[in-house]
Amino acid sequence: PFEYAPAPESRSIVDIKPSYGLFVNGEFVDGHGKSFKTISPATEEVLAEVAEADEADVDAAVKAARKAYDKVWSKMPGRERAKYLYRIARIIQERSRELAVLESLDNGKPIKESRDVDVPIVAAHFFYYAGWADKLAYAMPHSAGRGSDPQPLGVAAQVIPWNFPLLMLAWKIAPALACGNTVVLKPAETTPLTALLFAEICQQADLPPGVVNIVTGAGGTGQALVSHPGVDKVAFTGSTEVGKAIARAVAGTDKKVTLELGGKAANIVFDDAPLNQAVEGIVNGIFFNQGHVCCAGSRLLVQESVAEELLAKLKRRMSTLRVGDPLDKNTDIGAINSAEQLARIRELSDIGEAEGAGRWSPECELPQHGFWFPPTLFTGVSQAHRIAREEIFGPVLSVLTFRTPSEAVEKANNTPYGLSAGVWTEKGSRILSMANQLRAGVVWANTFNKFDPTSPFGGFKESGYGREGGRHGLEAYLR
Ligand code: TXE
Repeated sequence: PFEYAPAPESRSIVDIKPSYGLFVNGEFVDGHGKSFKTISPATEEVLAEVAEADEADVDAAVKAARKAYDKVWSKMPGRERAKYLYRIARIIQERSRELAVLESLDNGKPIKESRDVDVPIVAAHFFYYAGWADKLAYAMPHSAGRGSDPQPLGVAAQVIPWNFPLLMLAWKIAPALACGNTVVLKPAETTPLTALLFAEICQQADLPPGVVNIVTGAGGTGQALVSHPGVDKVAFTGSTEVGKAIARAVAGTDKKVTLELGGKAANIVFDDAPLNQAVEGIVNGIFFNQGHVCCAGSRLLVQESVAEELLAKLKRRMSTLRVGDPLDKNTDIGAINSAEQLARIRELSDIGEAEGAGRWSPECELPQHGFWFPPTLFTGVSQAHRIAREEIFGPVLSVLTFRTPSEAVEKANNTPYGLSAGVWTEKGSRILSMANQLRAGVVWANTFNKFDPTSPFGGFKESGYGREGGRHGLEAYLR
């Protein structure tokens, strides 16, 4: 173990205030409720004290969003809304370093990911949906045929998780605003800071007050938000358990709901695959963002004839991964987001071992403070093992083998989830045949964890319903 102190030069570019209020009606206001601390998972240092919105605060935010919807935003022509979205996108680009450092501090993810993946895709989402704002009749030609443009839904309640705090915010806010809805968003309790910096960006962009409101807090705040009668649309990304609770909470109301929940994706490697490339895809599939990824390739299905060779290559590659300081540009795996998540990863990994799977991690020193877990591989995993069925949401890969393509399909689909899958093969016909048989919202071929604002994303089965991204993402926010 070693002592880790964040690189001072990067740390100094963000201005973290000692305490934060809520962002309601274009202003930062004190909450009526309690407050909570957000910490850096890499050091356990307290970063800031943040307001915990209670029901009255949520009510004020929903009312502000309603007023902005009725009086300003829903009346504004699409091309005018687009100007604000373009402006926000450009400010995100200008402040990208600050956003990336703050994201890495609050979340624990490596700076090379927040800087080169998260923040650029966040900006791309705002650019992309800005482009749709004046083309909605084209996006939904059936409504244009009736002589009217498609209508926004009203006030959207958006609850997001901690694994991609800014990216999930962009996935939610950009299409909602482009379509003419206003928003009350609740970031996760362990990662509220970049959403609050985004609120500042809304001010900087002169976004009309009330169009975007940010209420911080834990599950209770989220519950108050989604069940508020003034809300027309609920969008949630998070655990399957809470997703189901939200679906029950809004049942019987006219709220439209989209849910993006857990996953247990299969990354399938056939014997004709380019193995070195596949190893890179496997590593990216499960160790990107510490494995805190709903579409993570957490089950490796490898064809028996190449299993030994592939695993040897994979272990060699895993031995080169650097775990540590999220602000160090060379870090591959950062900190686990919270003590709770670390406990869950440890518990399931211990269960994997107890159930008889072979556990392997490269030798790696972990920092003394903070929450860390080494990249971990389980071999000899069978479908009955809990580590083959349950979402671990950490840097833990379960390896299963198969002989025939139909066995691969059967094993890949043998899960309650269906968010994503990966296929590695040189045969184009096999890619198409697998894509048609895999019950997953996204099927990547000879790549993994590739995201683009133009592509719809969402699940089958218990991974949720509705699509985010692309033209499909607009449908969730239009009537
Ligand atoms: O999720 P929660 P947690 C999975 C992953 C992880 C597990 C638990 O397996 O280990 O879920 O994570 C808010 N009404 N995913 O406990 O609780 C909460 O405040 C309304 C997969 O962090 O679902 C936060 O903002 N909102 C997932 C958000 O829901 C409620 C990403 C998500 O937290 C609420 C995260 C309630 N009753 C975890 N209770 C993915 N699909 O990417 C909590 N919240």
